[in-house]
Amino acid sequence: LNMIPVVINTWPFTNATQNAWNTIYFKKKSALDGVEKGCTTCEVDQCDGTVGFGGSPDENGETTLDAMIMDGMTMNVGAVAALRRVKSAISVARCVLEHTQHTLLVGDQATQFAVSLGFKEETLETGKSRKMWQQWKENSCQPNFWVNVKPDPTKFCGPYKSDTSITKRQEGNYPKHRSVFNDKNHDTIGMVAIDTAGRIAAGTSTNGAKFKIPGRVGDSPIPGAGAYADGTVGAAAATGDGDIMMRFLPSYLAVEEMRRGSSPSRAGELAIRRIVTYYPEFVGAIVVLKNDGNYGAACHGLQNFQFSVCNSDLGQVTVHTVPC
Ligand code: SD4
Repeated sequence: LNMIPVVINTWPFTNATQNAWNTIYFKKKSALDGVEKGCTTCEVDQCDGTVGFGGSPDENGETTLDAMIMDGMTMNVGAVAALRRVKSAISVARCVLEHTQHTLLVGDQATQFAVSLGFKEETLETGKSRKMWQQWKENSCQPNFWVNVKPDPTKFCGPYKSDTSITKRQEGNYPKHRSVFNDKNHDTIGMVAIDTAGRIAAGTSTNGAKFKIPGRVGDSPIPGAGAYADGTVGAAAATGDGDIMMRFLPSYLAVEEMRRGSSPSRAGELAIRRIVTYYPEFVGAIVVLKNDGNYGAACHGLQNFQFSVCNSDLGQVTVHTVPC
């Protein structure tokens, strides 16, 4: 069985899978190189408008980027969050990994770091993102992320009311959470890969949540939340409602469940199930890869979840569908 090398990523972002596969399989490069290449592909292609520039403007109309890359052999991580005015978030994250002792750089200072290494500073706004934001601004009844504040009818229908009366956790008594994520609004690329030498890596790239409060950072650049890799076990990467996911570290949990003996699919299910216990409305998915090349996925709140895979057994990039 030719289970290794292998590339897996969230959603039918097959160009990303193909480019990562070419990097690892044909160019014999590392899993880290493959993951960087795959995520870069989505940043350039603006996959589903939710990766890279020109998507998910915040309340001020600005697109900011979150990305992370993790080396499962050294347990080294590089990440950027709320990165402004630089398009290639995963490559900046790679530079944090390769050229610093830090793990996560944020905001304008992440931009300065990138510029100091020669990355181009340019607007992430496009005609499309500007229009999307203007329509949201002009429409008096739009979703947003505020909770328990005085409704401003000129701005939106009224913010979501959280139930602060809950003082004791009981079955069926969990705080409600309005998910703003759905089939069209949660398409982070999360990628996991094993190269020909058996090295494993994981990465993510996203422009986050549409109309987020400026400064918001999702799960994607957080190790253990958006992705995780441990060469002695495997790797995982997540997509979906990051505000919820980052409270549960699903990628870390999936890897730990495999360490305890679960199959990749089972590990993914357990990680998702943990979240759903607390937030039944949760929308999201996870791809999970064992270091022997076995893989699986799990999801919740969608009809089904599609992810892309390539290994030599399959012979070509293949989209799998799992029911949620
Ligand atoms: C986030 N997990 O920022 C990401 C969103 C996502 O497409 O998957 N977006 O919460």
